[in-house]
Amino acid sequence: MKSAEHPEPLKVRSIFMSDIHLGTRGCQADRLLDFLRHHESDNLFLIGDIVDFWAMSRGIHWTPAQNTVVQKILRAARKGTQVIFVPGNHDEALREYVGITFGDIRLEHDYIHRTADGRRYLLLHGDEYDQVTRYHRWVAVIGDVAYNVLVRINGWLSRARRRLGISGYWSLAGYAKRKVKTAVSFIFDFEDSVIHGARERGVDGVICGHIHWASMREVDGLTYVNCGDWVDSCTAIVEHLDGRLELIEWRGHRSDALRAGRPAAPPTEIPELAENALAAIPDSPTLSAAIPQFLLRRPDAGNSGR
Ligand SMILES: [Mn+2]
Repeated sequence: MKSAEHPEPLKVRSIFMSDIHLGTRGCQADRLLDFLRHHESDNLFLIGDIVDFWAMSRGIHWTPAQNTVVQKILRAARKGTQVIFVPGNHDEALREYVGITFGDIRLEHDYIHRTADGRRYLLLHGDEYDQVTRYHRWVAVIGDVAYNVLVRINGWLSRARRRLGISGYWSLAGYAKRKVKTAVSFIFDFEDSVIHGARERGVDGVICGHIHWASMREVDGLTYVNCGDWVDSCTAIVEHLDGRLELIEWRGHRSDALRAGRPAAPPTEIPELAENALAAIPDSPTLSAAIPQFLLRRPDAGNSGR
């Protein structure tokens, strides 16, 4: 299916995606398919939490669109796109198979990619740098419930907006992440430790996922890149033919609003309901600790770390 605006897909060198969470209700497979139809790449890097085995053990939500995503990836691999899959914590069962190639898709624990301009990027999911998932699983569980409620409310809001004829997609979880201080400091802690880990590996940059918070910025000469997710923010990273990386927030078309280093544009309107819901969150240490878990859809149920 090709739109009138974009009769041909954009040719890029690489696509980097994480946190698709196939098998869950939250997975925005339709948007992802639309993104994939508009982009064609030599390399496709799947950086963890692609299939949510953890959620699927509780109940599978598998749609035709999710099937098509899998078929599209397999077909790309067959037709010569290099597909590398770095498992995350929600698909960590696949970590047992690193180094093995399945249907033209190679599994790796982590991977170093050299861009067209010669820069070396370390690709990893990132859960091993998340202290909450690693050491405080009970907190992660509380946050998981909160996150799911928020994503569900967001679905209702989106439908209401469509019915009222308001265009565009507004992310409640994204709004919460920007507003809630503990969430913000959680993001910073995660980013700091990933950056620290990447420096020790001597690379020029790191591309990760896990926290559902897309980002691209320079930190003392090292490029920190996070792919975001396809549950809430619908973001991916592309490497253009010249090696330049771009963060894309997919809204059904290419937009210049979200480019290197610049944060997502703030929502133009903030539903009162969201404001009130957030104001109602009590200021208790337990709940404050749980709030960062808005970021972690269905945290690790099994062993954490590698
Ligand atoms: Mn994860």
